[in-house]
Amino acid sequence: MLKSALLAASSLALAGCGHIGHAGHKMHGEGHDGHMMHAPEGAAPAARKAPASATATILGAGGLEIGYAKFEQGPTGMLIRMEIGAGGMTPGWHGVHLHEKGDCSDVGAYQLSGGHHGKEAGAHGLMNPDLGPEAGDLPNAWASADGSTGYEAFTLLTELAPALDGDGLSIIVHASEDDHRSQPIGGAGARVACGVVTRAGG
Ligand SMILES: [Cu+2]
Repeated sequence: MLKSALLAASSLALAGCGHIGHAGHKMHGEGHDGHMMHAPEGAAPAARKAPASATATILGAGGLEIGYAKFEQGPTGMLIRMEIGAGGMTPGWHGVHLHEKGDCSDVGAYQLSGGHHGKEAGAHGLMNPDLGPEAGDLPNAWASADGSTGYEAFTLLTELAPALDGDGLSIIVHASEDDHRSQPIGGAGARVACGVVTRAGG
C-alpha cells in the first residue's frame, strides 16, 4: 500500500539557511583565526514556535466521517497526519490545502471553509515560479485502489496556534491533484472532503 510521506519543503532551504550559513562561517572562522564568527548582521535565528496541537474529523462528500487528521506544531514547523479509511476517496492523487475558515457545515460543497489559508492573488502553489506559496498550500495525498489514504506532511508555511485564531481553519481534500503551479487552486477541482481543525483539549 503506497503511502505518501511528503515534505512541504518549499521554504525549508530558506529557513535552514541561517543555520547552514552560521555553521559554515564558524568552521571557516575556527580554521582561520580561531574566532567564532557570528551570523551576518540582520540574519537573526528564526524564532522557535510554541507547541500546539489540534485534530480534525474528516467528512466525505456525503457528510459521513471518513477519517481524521492530527496537527502538531513543532519548534520550526507543523506536522500534519491524515488517515482516510477504505472507500473514503477515489483512487489517485488529491490536492490537500488548509482553508481559511473552520466550517464544514455545507456538506458536499464545503464552500464555507473559505479560500486558502493565506490566500493571495496569483500566489497559489508550492512550485509557483513567481509568487507564493500560500500559507495553506500542502503536498498532494495519494489514495489507494480501495480509496484509503495515509498522509503525512510537514509545513513551514504557517503556524498552528495563530492560524486557529479568528475564523479558525479547515483541511480540505480536493477531487483532483494540485499541480502546485496553476491559479487559483492548482486545478484541484471540487472539494470532496472537509475537516474543521479543532484545538486539542478544547
Ligand atoms: Cu483547497
